[in-house]
Amino acid sequence: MFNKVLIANRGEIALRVIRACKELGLQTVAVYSEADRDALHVRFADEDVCIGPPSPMESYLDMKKIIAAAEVTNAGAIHPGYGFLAENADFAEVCESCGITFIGPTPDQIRQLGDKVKAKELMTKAGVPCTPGSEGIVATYDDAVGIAEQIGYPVILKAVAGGGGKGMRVCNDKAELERGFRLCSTEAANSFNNPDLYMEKFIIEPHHVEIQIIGDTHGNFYHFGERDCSIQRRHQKLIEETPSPLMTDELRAKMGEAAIRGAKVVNYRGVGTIEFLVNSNLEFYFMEMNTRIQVEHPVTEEAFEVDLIKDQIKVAMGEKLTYNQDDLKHKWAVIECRINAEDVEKDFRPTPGKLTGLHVPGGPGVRVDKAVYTGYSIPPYYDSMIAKLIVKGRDRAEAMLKMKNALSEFIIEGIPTTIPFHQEIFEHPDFIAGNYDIAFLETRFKKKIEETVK
Ligand code: MV4
Repeated sequence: MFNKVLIANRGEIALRVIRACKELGLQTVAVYSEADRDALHVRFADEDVCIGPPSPMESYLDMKKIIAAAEVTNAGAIHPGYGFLAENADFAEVCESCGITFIGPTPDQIRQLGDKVKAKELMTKAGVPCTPGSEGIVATYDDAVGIAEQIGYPVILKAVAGGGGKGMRVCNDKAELERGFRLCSTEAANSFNNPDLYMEKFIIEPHHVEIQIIGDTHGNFYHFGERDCSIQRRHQKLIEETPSPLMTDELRAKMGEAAIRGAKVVNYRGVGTIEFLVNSNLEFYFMEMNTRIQVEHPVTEEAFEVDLIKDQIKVAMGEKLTYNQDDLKHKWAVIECRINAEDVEKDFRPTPGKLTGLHVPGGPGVRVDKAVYTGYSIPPYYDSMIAKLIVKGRDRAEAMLKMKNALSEFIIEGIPTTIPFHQEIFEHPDFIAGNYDIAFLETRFKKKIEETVK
């Protein structure tokens, strides 16, 4: 099949994948930009290839350079990590046509599930609960009013070509819809070169709950419960946890079964995540599917005592998964804090620079996924996440105590990080009570979250 994997990524995920490959007896090739010469993924891979200047467009996003690096090193497979080329169907296709295994779903699966309208259509067909709304594109304002009157206000308009929370507008009544329809369509045309909109009932105060799934090439599909990712700012997650504070065993089984039906409808290959909105009545609605390994995958790995990256690679090698769904149980309550090089007091401005001092927390149930070290300079060209702190406890209370201890032991000198902000969140009574939704940070930390750079 393949015995050498090129990792088309950087940072902690590149290191995470290198470790998994080594455990599977696979050779590893790191690629790096000129800004990443001193990065740990380069140090720990068996081979490395420089693929160009710091700019992602000229390095980690440049398909030609990645393919060329795989060809000169004779790598039989490419692991894309997350971000960069991970959900690029064209890249997966190019890999295939070069005889290189893309460690991920098929190009067709990436393409179909990456199209929000198509994905919703597929999920509806699979019997996955979707938010009531327009069937596909809503062509005119008059159509929009008709549908809104059927499903009831408030509604949300979403740009077909939007993403990451861009191109959305909530409308509370007919007057707002009239204005909103024109504005949203114009904005979509300007931002995404596509004015098309679809409409949904606006779900009030939901949690963002996602289900981790995996499918092999032998028709086996499994789910690994949920991650609650509601603690986010501008669609950037800060904290993820499992179990979700609102979860029941019954709801988990229902959402897990729905996620598997969704994966089966496209005969999904590899690891994937089905995102849902869940309201306080525990009604859940499909949002979108991510066709990659996600940043927060360790939450699930710790809760279920599995290795999702090794499984992902095994599936790509054509191996059969031998789980039994009934044996896949939450063993731990797990929480992850994303530690970013950002100044929370200055509107979360990125703070690249040299780590003059570093102490990493430890002890039972504490995991730190990172690729930084003392003396390392965080380059300014990439995203600001520098570590993931993951703790597990018998229950949420124990996990929270461990997280508080671990945060207080996590010393990063030289640059501001989001650690102090995490410490504040862990003191907030509503967070402690599990009483939160996707608006938690905006509503409870209004000053910090909305304050603009002075
Ligand atoms: C919604 C919604 C409420 N109702 N759809 C934001 C990102 C995009 N993937 C979908 N998003 C939302 N869709 C309906 N019908 C609220 C959001 C939303 C959100 C969702 C998950 C996590 C954070 C969010 C923040 C703002 C809005």
